[in-house]
Amino acid sequence: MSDIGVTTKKSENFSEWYTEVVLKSGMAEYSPIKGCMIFREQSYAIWEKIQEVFNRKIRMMGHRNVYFPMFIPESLLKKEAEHFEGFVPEVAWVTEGGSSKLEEKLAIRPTSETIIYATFAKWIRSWRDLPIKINQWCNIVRWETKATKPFLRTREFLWQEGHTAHSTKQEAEKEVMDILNEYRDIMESYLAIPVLVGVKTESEKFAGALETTTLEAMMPDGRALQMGTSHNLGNNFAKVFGIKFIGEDEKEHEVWQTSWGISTRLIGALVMVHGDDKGLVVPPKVASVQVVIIPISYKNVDSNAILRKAEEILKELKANSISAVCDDRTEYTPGWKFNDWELKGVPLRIEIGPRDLKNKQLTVARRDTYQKVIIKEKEAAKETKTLLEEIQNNLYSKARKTLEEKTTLVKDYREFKKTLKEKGGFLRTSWCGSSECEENIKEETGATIRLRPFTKEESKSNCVCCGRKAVEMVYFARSY
Ligand code: 87F
Repeated sequence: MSDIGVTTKKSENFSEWYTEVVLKSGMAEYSPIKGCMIFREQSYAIWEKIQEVFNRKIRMMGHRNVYFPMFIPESLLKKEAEHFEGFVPEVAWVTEGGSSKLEEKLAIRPTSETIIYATFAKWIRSWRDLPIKINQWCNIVRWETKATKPFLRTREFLWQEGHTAHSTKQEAEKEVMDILNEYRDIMESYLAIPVLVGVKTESEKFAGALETTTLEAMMPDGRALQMGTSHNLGNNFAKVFGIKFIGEDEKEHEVWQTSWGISTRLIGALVMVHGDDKGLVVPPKVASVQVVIIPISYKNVDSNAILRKAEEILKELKANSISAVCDDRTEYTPGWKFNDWELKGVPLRIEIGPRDLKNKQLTVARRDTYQKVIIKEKEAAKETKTLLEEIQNNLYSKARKTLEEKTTLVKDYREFKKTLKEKGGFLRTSWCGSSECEENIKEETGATIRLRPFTKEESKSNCVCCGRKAVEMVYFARSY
């Protein structure tokens, strides 16, 4: 096989397959900086789709986009000592400007709570100033020491971070859940990736939060991936930054806050979950090119007529809001083009050859199943729409099935270790609620509690670790 296409099998060496796919499909490129990647056309287009969808959603909920500086003075970052402590080793600093040393060094934002909340303190005086609901799309720098991987762990990445302040606890709680539901919709209905949702344990939550809610997906290699988080910050930051307001009762109160984020990590998840041995498979709802039309003529027979037909179909699809392109390049063979568009993950390919032309039909190939169907030329738009929907649904069901297959109910520690070793995935099991057991399991197996389901699943057995009475069922997994 030529080295243009993917040469590693997904089932044989998952990690190598992943790297090959993201590089060869035109998604990622390595950069001169260790741990920093280039987001190429194929991945940036998906990011823009995610932005489009999420912006629409949060605008509807009343949020507005803003942009804060990427530099955070050291004194400001250190104000929230408790939350900051564990993160110090990951912060990158600017210490010089031009040729002079800065008076105070500046952090390159690892997240923007501190700079945003210092500003909230200036903006908020009375209950009339609330709620504040803002969001920003930006880059983030965290100087990772662990091995990096395109999209999943890089020293610089892109995300959105939402920050809100409310006058009541209830309002903040609702905000956390509303955002979580919109995240879930993006992941499941658009990216076609099913997720488990729930709450982080004390040791896994964001230190600055009262409660961290999370969305977790399962990758084909049996490791979990955190897809997004939505935090209930309570009054924690209000206390540190002095964000107070005079309420309708004319008394002073601290605001209730939330913060939440999703990042370009989602693109990595999409590759892992849907990609195959021929490359990327992009779900139609986030594909910047949904359909590629390839005119096929042999020895120039009918080539003009075929080309005209291809243009006509292209126009027809575009008129019906289907994103299509016609690959009429003459310097490549149809076979080469098939491979190229498959590598890039375009959901549908329409072939138009002499026989199709003669029979007023189109040959359509699905990227997800490689199935080919013949459709009537006249029904191009309608049939294409139906097929795109089917592909979207099929990708989701396949991923859902994998998630279910990779979720195992385990009753004791022996079974826990055996399942983790042989199959990985989510281990649904009983837990006594103690951090000691959680820590012991992590030490011994590398698995952590990914989440506690929202609706407490009562446990009939004892804690998988200590054997004492369990309080609930939780989901463990090794994770990215
Ligand atoms: C790394 C270095 C410094 C995560 C860090 O989850 C600080 C941090 O605060 C840090 N890694 N975090 C937590 C981020 C919390 C929160 N921020 C808004 C989110 C979503 C978006």
